[in-house]
Amino acid sequence: MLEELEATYAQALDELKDVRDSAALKEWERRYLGKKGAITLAARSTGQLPPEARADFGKRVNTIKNELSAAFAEREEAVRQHELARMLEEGEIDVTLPGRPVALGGLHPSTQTLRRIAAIWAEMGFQVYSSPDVETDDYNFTLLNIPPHHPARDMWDTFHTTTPGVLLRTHTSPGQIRAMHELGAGGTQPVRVILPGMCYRYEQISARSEIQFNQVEGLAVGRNIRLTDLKGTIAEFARRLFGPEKRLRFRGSYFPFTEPSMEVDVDCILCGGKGCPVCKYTGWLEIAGCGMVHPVVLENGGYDPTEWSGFAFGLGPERITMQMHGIQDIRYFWANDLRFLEQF
Ligand code: FA5
Repeated sequence: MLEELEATYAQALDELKDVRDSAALKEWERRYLGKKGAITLAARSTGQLPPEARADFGKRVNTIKNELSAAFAEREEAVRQHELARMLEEGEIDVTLPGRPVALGGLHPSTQTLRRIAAIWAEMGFQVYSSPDVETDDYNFTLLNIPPHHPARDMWDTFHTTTPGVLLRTHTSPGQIRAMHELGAGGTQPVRVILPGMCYRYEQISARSEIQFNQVEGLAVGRNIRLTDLKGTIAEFARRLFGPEKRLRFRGSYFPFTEPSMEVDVDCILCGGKGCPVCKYTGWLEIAGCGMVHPVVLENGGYDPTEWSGFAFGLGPERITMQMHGIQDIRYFWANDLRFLEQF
């Protein structure tokens, strides 16, 4: 029986050398070390030997069993490594494949319009001038010929801060005074600027009005600037922005800081002039307020109004963007909905 055991042991080692995958490994384990495996059965048959041979045989079976188990474990590890290497090789990365595109952010539609507007005004000789979002009551109102308690203050529903006299600008017009002070050199130099920026109003949100929106203020101060210059300049800007087909309308209006004052409308492309909530069913959409700079404002900016004159305007880029892209509701602009933003 011992010879038979030694032969099985030799055979088992021999066969293990050829085992190349986990299936063959399992089969080998079943055949030799499993419940009905050759070595297990040999161990069980010890009792059938004559008593004096049992001890040696038993010892030998145990040694063989331990050695085969160790050899099996070693082989198992080798097979595992081999299979892993093969898997990696089969799933090899093809470096010649094109990469996956990375999602790029885009510019907000208002930013795109602001840049376009600034580029057109730059072509027409207007430089960009920045002024603060947080303003004083003086700049936002008083210096613009709207003294405290003047009823025209109701035209701008204002967000006040907890500091008296400090507010969020309701329009970009306070920048007119700042630009005249800084660039006018005490009322001796002409000024031609645009002032883009965010404005804030405590007002009813609707399809056409938000509590936060951009404006692009424009200011030209010089000698002999007239109303016809204002109309011609605005018309030229609209032609460059919308194309020559767009219809434009100047409507008499009132602003305390301009005299005379006008509002500029374009025919509403959203409804083709038929009337919709965005154009308040008029077929026209207001895109700007404008006028000749009021003498009091010129004086507050350091100019002598008997020698100097100027025009000013305030454009609404969101309303303009709505016109250019057929956007039905201004509330989309700050709703942070990617389904909207990704279309631009
Ligand atoms: C003004 O704010 C004046 N400062 C404009 C001005 C400047 C007049 C210089 C004369 C000289 P108004 O409140 O109309 O005017 O606003 C100007 C433009 O801003 C409007 O035509 C509109 O396009 C835009 N706008 C006003 N309120 C809102 C709002 N709530 N949401 C979106 N756009 C608005």
